[in-house]
Amino acid sequence: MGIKNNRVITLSSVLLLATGCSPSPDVIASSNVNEYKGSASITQGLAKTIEANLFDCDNGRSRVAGVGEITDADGKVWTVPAKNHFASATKAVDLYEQCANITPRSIANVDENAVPVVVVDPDGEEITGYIFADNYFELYINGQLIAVDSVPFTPFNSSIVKFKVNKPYTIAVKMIDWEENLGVGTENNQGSSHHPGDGGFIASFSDGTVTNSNWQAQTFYTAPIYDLTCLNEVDGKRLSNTCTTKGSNNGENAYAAHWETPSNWMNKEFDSAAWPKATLYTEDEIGVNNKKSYMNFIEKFSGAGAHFIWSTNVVLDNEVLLRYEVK
Ligand SMILES: [Ca+2]
Ligand SMILES: [Ca+2]
Ligand SMILES: [Ca+2]
Repeated sequence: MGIKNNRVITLSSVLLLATGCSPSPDVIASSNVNEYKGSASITQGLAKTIEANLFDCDNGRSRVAGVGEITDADGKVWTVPAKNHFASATKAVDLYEQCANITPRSIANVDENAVPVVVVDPDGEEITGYIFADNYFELYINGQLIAVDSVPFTPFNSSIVKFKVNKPYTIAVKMIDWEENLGVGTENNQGSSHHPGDGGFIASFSDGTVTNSNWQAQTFYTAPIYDLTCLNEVDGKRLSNTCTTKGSNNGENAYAAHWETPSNWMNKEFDSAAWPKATLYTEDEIGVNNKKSYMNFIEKFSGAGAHFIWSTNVVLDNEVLLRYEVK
């Protein structure tokens, strides 16, 4: 099937070039995996579903949040969109979560005293955190898992956490921009069966800590990629800025780039010096103006001085690890 498709694709690419048009994203897999020279492991096509759906919405609609596995040319198995602790970990308390009918109009309507405090240091300062994640977060403090997002994909929700810790301390967040088409980083959206959704993370903490460009952000999974020659690496940055982010109805043969996550990446002593600084994104770029889970608590997000952060590509980078040391 692959060879036949590639012939067709090559022919259509030639025709497009001959007519002066640039190839559309529907012209997929136009490069050969053997030509790729970067540090990622490359897979092509859809993953095998190993978990059909992690979440059911009791009150409203949610996108199917599955988990898959896909094998690269070396026989290494990759979990997509990423390994996660959703099924087993403590869920963060919801600020806003419509599936659970938790829909306060503002922070004044939230009982913050009811939020359990996770103890990292018994004699530490008690800190409250306010989090909005597109789509899913796992929050670690000094390597200890504090809580995970209660909704892996959609609808969009927001969360409140409390923990007790001494400074300096290290915040580490695993971010997943979830996907419907496992292995190719896409969802049925905006008129395309393979629309590459976007990510985004914003948080503020009661000790004054906010997400900003002093955080670090590294990508570990980038998809969909239709032309591997658009991937590039400079100064530790895993760049995909020149890769198309257009939707396609034909994305099931797209490539994906995977990098192994270090097992101790969330620990305080992990050396992330080589990781890039986070890239900032505006509320308009993330598209939160119509999301009550964000807007009802905006004073705890941009109103508190926090910025949306991600790696260099908020559309194609789907597993992003964040780190920040609070001095
Ligand atoms: Ca979520
Ligand atoms: Ca994406
Ligand atoms: Ca998303």
